[in-house]
Amino acid sequence: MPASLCGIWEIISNTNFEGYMTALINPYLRKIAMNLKLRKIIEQHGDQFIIKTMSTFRNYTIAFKVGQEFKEFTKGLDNRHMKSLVRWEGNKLVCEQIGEKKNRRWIHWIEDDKLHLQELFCEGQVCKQVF
Ligand code: ECB
Repeated sequence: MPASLCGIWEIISNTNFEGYMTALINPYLRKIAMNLKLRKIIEQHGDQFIIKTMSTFRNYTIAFKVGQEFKEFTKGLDNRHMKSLVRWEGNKLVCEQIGEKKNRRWIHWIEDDKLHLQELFCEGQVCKQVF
């Protein structure tokens, strides 16, 4: 277990969230999502993770084991089905999301006591969130 991401994390910056969402959802939903203050709640026991993304509008939870592929359905977000796999790359937790959207992934890491999240997307869109 290279790093602990455990905790309750409040968002402090959100760069190009709109661009990321443009690749995924319609303008109406984007407008709502843009105004949300996101909170991450991460529980980690060895290789087992639960990551909750919380907001006043919707919540989204995933549970997985590092190194074990799982089926992901982004219910209430862009409602797509993927096969996801999370691995440690050094101190970074990297999730590849194989599905309709190419090169979809997210990366979490801790830096200066903050939780970083970089969500990448193939159409040149990179969203960076700090909690
Ligand atoms: C769950 C709170 C956001 C609700 C916004 C509602 C609709 C927007 C639909 C799609 C926009 C795409 C992403 C929303 C942003 C964050 C949600 C989860 C991001 C993510 O991949 O988190 C990972 C890594 O922490 C764990 O699921």
